[in-house]
Amino acid sequence: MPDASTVSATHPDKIRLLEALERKVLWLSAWTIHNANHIRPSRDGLKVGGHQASSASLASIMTALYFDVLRPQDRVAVKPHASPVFHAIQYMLGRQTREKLERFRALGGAQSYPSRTKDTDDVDFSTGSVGLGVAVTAFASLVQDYVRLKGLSDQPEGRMVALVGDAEMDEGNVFEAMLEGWKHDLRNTWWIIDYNRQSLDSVVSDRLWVPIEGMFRSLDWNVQILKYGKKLQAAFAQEGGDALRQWIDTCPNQLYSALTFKGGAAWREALSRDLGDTRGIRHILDAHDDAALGGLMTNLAGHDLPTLLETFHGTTDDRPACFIAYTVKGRGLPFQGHKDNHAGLMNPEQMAAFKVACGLAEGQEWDRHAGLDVDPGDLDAFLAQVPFAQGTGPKGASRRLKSAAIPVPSTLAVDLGARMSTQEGFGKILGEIAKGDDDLAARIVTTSPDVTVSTNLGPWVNRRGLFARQETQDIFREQKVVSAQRWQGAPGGQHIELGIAEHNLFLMLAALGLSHDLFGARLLPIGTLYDPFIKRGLDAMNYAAYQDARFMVVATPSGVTLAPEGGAHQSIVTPLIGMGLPNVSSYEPAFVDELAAIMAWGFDHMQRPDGGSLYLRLSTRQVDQPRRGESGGLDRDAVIQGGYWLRPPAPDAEFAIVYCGALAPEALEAHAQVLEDCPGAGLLAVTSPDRLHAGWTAAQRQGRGWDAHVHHLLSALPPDARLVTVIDGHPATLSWLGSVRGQAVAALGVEKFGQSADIPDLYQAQGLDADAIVDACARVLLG
Ligand SMILES: Cc1ncc(C[n+]2csc(CCOP(=O)(O)OP(=O)(O)O)c2C)c(N)n1
Ligand SMILES: [Mg+2]
Repeated sequence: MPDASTVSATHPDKIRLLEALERKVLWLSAWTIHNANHIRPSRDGLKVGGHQASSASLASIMTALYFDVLRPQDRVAVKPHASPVFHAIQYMLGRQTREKLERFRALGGAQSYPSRTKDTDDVDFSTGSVGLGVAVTAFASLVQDYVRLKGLSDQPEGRMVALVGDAEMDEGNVFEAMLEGWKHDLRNTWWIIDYNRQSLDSVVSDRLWVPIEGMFRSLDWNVQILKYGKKLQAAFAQEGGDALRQWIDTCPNQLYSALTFKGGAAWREALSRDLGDTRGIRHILDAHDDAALGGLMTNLAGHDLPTLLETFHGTTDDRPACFIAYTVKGRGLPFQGHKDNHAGLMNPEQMAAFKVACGLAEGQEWDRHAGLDVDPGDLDAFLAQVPFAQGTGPKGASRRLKSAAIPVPSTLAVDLGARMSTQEGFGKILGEIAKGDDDLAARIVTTSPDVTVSTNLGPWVNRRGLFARQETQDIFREQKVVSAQRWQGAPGGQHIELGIAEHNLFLMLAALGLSHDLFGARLLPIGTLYDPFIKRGLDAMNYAAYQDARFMVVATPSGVTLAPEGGAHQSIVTPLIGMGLPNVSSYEPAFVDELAAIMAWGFDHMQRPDGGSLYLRLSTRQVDQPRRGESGGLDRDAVIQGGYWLRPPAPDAEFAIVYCGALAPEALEAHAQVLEDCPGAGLLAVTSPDRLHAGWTAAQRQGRGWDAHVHHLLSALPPDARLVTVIDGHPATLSWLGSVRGQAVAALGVEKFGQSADIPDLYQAQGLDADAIVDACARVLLG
């Protein structure tokens, strides 16, 4: 029995076992999908789906990687549609159950696309929205450097590997990430491109890869093209081989795919027609029957285990590497090469034939050993020593790592000015933390897409420095050019400066926010950006939240309150995004003492197993700050739960004004006005429409809707009292409050794109000023 660690990378015994595993993995992935679609009873008549062709395309590469090349510290983002291959491999390694495979794409079963949070077989990065899994590996690599250079992680250095569908390279975010990686001296990143030259709809252009490859090379990636397997290379060495090679090299993708689908006889016909007169070709053709000829002509390197192993084991430096591995979509299955095979499923007859070809008898479909031409004992011994699955992980720990919780004080200090904006407050709170030398200060890491200074991270960066793998100089400072910003890079720096692409910000936050789990080093990441550009990075933000990364997003300026900046920068829909995104608690405080309470709670919440991330929608508008004292004045708990009565209503109040965020001054002014006629009217401060709503629906699910914080708040009003809600964002953010107790609502907010103006004009134009609020009060009173 060979020991993989001692034999050469391509020892024949090892290849034989790996080829057996490759066949088994191909079978299991196809069978898992077939079982879900054709055998498991359907209750809704809906096609279950799964991607047999996409899976087959990666079966060889994943076999080489998981059973031989990868180490426990390596982290992998698997192409979404190869999920069945991943689960099959884990099943062979004893880390996935048959039940989960049988329930592929059903509740509690193996997920359609690899999921960190729902799959139980050790997924490193969730994938699904193509391009994101690719890019996140680059950011994970930067995070690995970040924690290792600071001595926060004692884990062995791993490679961050993406298994990439070639059409994923159409996604711009991949290139954004490459550029960002280049700036930060990216290392230890492998992108292995499953170059089957097919996307979902079609066969892709032959010429596209010229510029893509050039892009990798120009950014200093080690590009390795894995085109031909050993069998084809041997044929090329024979007489006529040069002509054969040239013929394949110039064969259009579409024709190659069509011949691959049609098989040996079609290859013979085409080669006889085009090369029949070339010396040596006849001999090559005669030496192969149709099946063997089909096998030879599709012997691409992406399906050739010796070539794959030589290449991967031979890549030992830490330069970022891009492997362009030629593959066949649907390799070994009846629809291989067919342009429509993306969602294609083998029918029961095809599957029955495939089962026979795999040497499986009825009832042996899930058997780990059946049908293989290797000794079961040898196979088990080989599987037991697979490096990736050694013990349970690096240093004997699970591959899911842990990091002790970082203590967070219950209050965060802030020097309150009489008038300030929440953005200014944010800068001051972080500035205060930066002065300290506690764990909280050490574990916070900030990042921003070119808006560090304009989102008020300056005080933090000045004290904690920029992160760079090597010391960088601040030339302006050396030249004694006066500047408020100190921009010196060093491995100890705690701010990661990014280019403008917001997608990169959220992928960076995803990677930073998984550091405790991936590298055993808890970080408390804070990302800042302009609120409207949340939409620009939204899929990546969703992606980060989806895989339960933990981070704090601080977005300023927001709403139409950024007034003269104009309509293009005014964010309307973001409060609804904050409410709608699971795993993210969103807050929009009006005052800085509220913000300090939210941030203190947030740093703790980010670390709790049942916690989550935070989105703080802040403002650049300066407002008068209430002086509420250290204790008693502000009900911090109520702030966290989403709201409190700034001016409690009288028991017989006819209505209340409910405001959120930067419109506090207008709400206060309107409230003061209406008090003359309605002395009992209340003024409700909402710090988080999201938390209020979530608390309400959670309580309702438990049959205790009356116990929700928002229910308690609104119960201070008579049941028939009216509400006037106002927010610098879409009015639906607060209009639901009327449903809590069945109280009528007039909801003010922004429903049309804005324009440049000052605040008085804009608030008037959007119906948000004090007069508009007073008018709304009159309207609700009149019914
Ligand atoms: C962002 C996004 N857009 C669209 C899709 C739908 N989709 C799934 S796979 C696919 C094509 C994938 O082609 P490729 O990456 O080459 O993978 P292959 O199946 O060829 O291995 C598309 C468009 C998706 N998953 N994500
Ligand atoms: Mg493809």
